[in-house]
Amino acid sequence: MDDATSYTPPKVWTWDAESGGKFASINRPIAGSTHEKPLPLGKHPLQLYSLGTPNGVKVTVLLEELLALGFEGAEYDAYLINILEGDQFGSGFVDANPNSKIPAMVDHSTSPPTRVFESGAILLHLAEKFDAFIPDDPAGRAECLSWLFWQMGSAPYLGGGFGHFYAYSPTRIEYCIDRFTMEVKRQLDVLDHHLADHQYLCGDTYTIADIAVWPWYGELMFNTLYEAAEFLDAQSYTHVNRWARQIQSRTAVQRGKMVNRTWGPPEGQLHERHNASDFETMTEDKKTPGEVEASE
Ligand SMILES: N[C@@H](CCC(=O)N[C@@H](CS)C(=O)NCC(=O)O)C(=O)O
Repeated sequence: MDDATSYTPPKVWTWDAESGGKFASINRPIAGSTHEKPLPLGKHPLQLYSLGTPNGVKVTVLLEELLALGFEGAEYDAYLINILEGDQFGSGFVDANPNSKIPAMVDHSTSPPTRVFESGAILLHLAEKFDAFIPDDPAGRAECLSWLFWQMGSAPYLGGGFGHFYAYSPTRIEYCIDRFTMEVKRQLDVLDHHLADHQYLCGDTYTIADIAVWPWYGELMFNTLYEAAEFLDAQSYTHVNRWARQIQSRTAVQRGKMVNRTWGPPEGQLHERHNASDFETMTEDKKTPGEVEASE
């Protein structure tokens, strides 16, 4: 037996040391802010505080989709929250999201402004506000919300379970990788069966359910999440692949993926977004060396 399987938990757990792994330095067992830091405020009705992870991308894709449909009220400022530097524990961010996780949004079109946290709640808030990307009929709406909540319940198995133990854990523990691989492959099979006879998750129409599921299970198909496509035999989920490619080809999806992204090719990184033209002029490859330094 190695150390990983022979651990005997103490009677009461205490916070003595970092647990190791990629996110160890930001993990803490207590809530609340660690420092005073008001959130910046831009000129648009919607203020987003986020990072280009799958949960962040859900929101920026929906905002870009709404703008593509002509909803001017969906204009937004997207500010970068660097979770590896602890920005999520700043006082202003904690006011917007007491759970200290991106994404968080403040809707200034209401008086007083409305804070919304949890990516699923933000998608629903926006879909209801603009009456778009959510079916009107009760049955369609129930189906859409079912898949939206399926994603919110499933992603922790994919990210917190599989992704953590496969890609980030300081040691590779077979039991943990097996347990979460089993569940993630089951989830992929659920999607594959459903997408075999549905174009999108809720039938013929692209909705917030697709927007929520795609950055996680769609990205797995392209090997861009945890580099696990081969391990999970992603290409065998043929219907998920077809659906993932169809969504990836949307302009709003390509734009949404760039916002608050701080890794990958510089031309795909738009650290902050304040105007539609920023996609052409403000990506990292367009910045002068001095500007790049200042933004990091
Ligand atoms: N259920 C939340 C999960 C959000 C979440 O886990 N965000 C991560 C990045 S993807 C985060 O902010 N982590 C920072 C931390 O854990 O301190 C949602 O969907 O909004």
